Amino acid sequence: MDTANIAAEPYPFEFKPDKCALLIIDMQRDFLEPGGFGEMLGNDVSQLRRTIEPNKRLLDAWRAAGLQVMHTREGHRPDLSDLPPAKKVRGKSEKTIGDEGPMGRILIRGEAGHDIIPELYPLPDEPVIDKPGKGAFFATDLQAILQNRGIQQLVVTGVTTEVCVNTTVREANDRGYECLVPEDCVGSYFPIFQEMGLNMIKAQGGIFGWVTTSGEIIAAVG
Ligand code: TIU
Repeated sequence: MDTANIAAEPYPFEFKPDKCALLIIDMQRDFLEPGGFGEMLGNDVSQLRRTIEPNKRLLDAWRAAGLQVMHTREGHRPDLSDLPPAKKVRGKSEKTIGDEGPMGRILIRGEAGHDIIPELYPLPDEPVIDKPGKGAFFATDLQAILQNRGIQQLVVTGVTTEVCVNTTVREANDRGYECLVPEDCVGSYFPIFQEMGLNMIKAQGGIFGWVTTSGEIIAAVG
């Protein structure tokens, strides 16, 4: 597929389809589903659920074009050996990571709540990066996979905008990847963080990357 310019802020993104992967961050049941860990903490999951349909449309178009897709999940080993004690106690919640939650042990690999929502479930040939931190590069093999596949650009979607999406975009930026973020495919529990999280990416001439919409990307891959 040919290079194309995608309308974006702060200026058009020079899209190189064969060198660009769609990286879907942490669209996990515990963050998005009613009754999950996110809602149990008092968060409004509808703020995240509005990203499901746009992500589905983008994922369908991306797959149909034969481009590369990767998924991440935030979570830990069942024995908690990769869970920093400082992360375990953070939030002072009654239940924390590793405890029995509404959909199995909270953010533990292999548990139902840790898995990706059925609407966006990975295909067998799409890498799933299990990450113990907020950023997708920390303590994972993501960079090795991107390098081996010749990837230079990332379309980053998922949740939450100001936490795992922003952390991953910043990590990717420092490693030389160009990041494009479709605003309707990222979500925050907090509307003000959604707006500011996107502003922080595109400010100062695109300090961390570009912001667009899924429609613009779909038109380019369509
Ligand atoms: N995936 C991700 O963003 N993990 C979080 O913990 N996000 C919150 O906003 N809490």
